[in-house]
Amino acid sequence: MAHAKDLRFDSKCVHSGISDYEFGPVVPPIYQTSTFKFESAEHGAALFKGEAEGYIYTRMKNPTVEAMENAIAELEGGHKSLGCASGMAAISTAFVALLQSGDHVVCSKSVYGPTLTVLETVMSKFGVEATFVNSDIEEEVKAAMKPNTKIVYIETPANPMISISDLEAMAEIAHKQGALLVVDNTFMSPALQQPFKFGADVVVHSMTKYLNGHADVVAGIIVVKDEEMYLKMRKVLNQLGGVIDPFNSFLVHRGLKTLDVRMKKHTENAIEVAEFLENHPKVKWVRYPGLKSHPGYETGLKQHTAHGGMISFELKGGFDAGKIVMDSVKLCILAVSLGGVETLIQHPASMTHLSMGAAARASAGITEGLVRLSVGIENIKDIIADLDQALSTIPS
Ligand code: LCS
Repeated sequence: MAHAKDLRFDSKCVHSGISDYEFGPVVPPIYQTSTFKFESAEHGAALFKGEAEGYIYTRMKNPTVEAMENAIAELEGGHKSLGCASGMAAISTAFVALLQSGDHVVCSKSVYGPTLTVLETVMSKFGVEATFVNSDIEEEVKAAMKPNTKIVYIETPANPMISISDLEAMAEIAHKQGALLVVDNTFMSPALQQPFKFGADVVVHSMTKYLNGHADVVAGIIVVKDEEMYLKMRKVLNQLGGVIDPFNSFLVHRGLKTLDVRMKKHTENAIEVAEFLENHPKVKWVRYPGLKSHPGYETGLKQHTAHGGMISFELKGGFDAGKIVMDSVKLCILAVSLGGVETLIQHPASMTHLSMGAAARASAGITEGLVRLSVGIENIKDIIADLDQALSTIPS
C-alpha cells in the first residue's frame, strides 16, 4: 500500500497511523496494558536510557496511542503529536511546557471559557501574565505584544462567537516578537483548516469534538512541528500525566476514518441552517463563517476550505426567547459540547462560558441571548423542521 504521506486527504483519513501488527488486523489492536515486560534487566535499562526502541509504561508510550498520534500528526501536517486526556489537558500541558514565570501571553477574548480561566487563575499563580484581545482585529494583537510575550494563542473560528482571526497575520505578529503562535483548531479540524500551513507553531484540539466525532470520548491532542518541541512537550506531558488511554485512542482513530466525509456533511447542513436562521423573522443575527454577513468571511476564505458546522445566533427576544427555543427542540439535543454527528444546541452565557464571568463575556461580545448550534449530519429537512417548530413557540 502507498505510504499515507503520498495520499490525498480523504484517503489519509482512512490509512494514516496504520502499520503492521501481529496476526494482520487492519486496525490497530487495543493494547490495554499499563506496563510492558522487559526481555531482561539489560533490556529494561536500555529502554530507560533510550538506547533501545520499545515500550515501558503506558503513561510514557503505548502502541495504540502512538498509532492515533501518528495519524493526527499526518492529517495536520505536523511533525508529531501527543495524545492527552482532554482538550483542557492538551492546552494546559502546552502552557506549562512553553511558559515560565515572567512570561506573557496574548490570548483571544473569544476562546473556550476554561482556556481563558486557566490563564487567568492557574498560570497567573506561577507568574505568567495574560492580555486578552479581539484577535480578529490585528491592531489589538500588535498593541498587546510585549518584549516578554512568548505565546499568541487563538481559536479560529472561536468559541462561541465564531469570530475569525487571520492565521498568517497572527503568525507574523507573533514571530516578529520571537513568540509562538498556538492555534486551537477544534472548530475546523484538519479536514477544513491546517494552521501549520499559515505559520502556526503548535496546534491543539479538543478531540472530544470533530476528530472523534461521535460524542463518546473526552480527549485532546497537541501537534508540534519539530522534534525539539516534541521532546519538550513529551517530557512535561509524561511528568504531569494528563495522557489519553488506549481505548479512547482507539475510538478517536476509528472516528478519524470518516472525518472528511463528516466535515463535508456538517458544512453542507450548516450552510442551509445558517441561511434559514438568517431569514427567520424571530432571529436578530447569525454568525456563521459561510455567510457573507460574517465580518471574517473574506479572511475565512483564505484559510479554511469549507465553513464547518458551528453557528451562533441571537434571537430578537433575547435570553427568554433562547430559553423557549432550547426547551422546545425535539431533534436537536440540549447539551454542551460540539462536533458530534448529532445536532446540539446550548446557551454559552449560562453553560460553556459561565466560568469567564459576565464582564469577560461582555467584552468578548458573548451576549446573554446568544445560542450556539453544532449542526449534525442528520437529514437537513429534519433539522430545519425542528428549529422551525421550536422558533414558532416564541410568542410574537
Ligand atoms: N477548545 C475548544 C475550542 C473547545 O470547544 C473545548 C471544549 C476545549 C478546547 C476543551 O476540550 P475538552 O477538555 O472538553 O475536551 N468545548 C466545549 C464546549 O463548547 N462545550 O462543552 C465543551
